[in-house]
Amino acid sequence: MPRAAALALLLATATACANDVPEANWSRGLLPEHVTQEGGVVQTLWNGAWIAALATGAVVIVLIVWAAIFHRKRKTSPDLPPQVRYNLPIEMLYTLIPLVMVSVFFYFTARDSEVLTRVDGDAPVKVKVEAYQWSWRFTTNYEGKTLEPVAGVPVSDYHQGPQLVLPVNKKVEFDLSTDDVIHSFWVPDFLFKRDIIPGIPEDNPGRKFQITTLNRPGVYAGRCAELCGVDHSRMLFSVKLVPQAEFDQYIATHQAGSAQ
Ligand SMILES: [Cu+2]
Repeated sequence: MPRAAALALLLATATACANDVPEANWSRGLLPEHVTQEGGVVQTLWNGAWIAALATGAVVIVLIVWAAIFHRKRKTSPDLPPQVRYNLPIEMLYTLIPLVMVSVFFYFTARDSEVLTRVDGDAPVKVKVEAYQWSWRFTTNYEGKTLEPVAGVPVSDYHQGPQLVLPVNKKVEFDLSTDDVIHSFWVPDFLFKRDIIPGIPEDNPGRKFQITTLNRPGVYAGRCAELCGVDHSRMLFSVKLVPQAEFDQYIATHQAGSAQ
């Protein structure tokens, strides 16, 4: 089948693309390996939620099988089994257990959301992210120096896409804005995404988030994760994590002339 062969070839060549989404791994619960400290928080919460869900599922399946085997209708038994309405202990049990489970989930989710959305304003790297149909403009500020913006040209350069260069082991603050429609800033290896909604004032904390990069130099794919128009799927970018020395060099050669 020539069509199948062509498809196989397409898949084989497509996997070599630098802007590919990362490989998911079973040992990490199908999440990509994270490149930020915050990603570690997400991974732990994700693992815990799966363990809790699987344990709950196991208990439920055991109860179903037990009921099906030991409490099935027998030929000699009457039409209705003994009725257990208004059994206070049982009703307390199936009210309290879900309440406890939801509270535990809520506690860990609230605790981690607080960490993931905290912005303390002292990040040495600040990136202004402007999303538009269908690309991105990144303007980086590092210790008071503003760099030339990096901007993508919609559709025509989507294979490459704009690239944001960031140092490893550094706190980075993002400020997200757009003038047209809702977009969503997503770097799968950050294990984080945030919607970008037009008309949100600059002092609204929902526009900002911060990460601390880990020592994992490399190029990581970025995506728009909100259907934002006909070329949404081509709204690609990448984040390049580089060692500090390389970042200093990048700053020296890309500083905006008029911004000083
Ligand atoms: Cu978009």
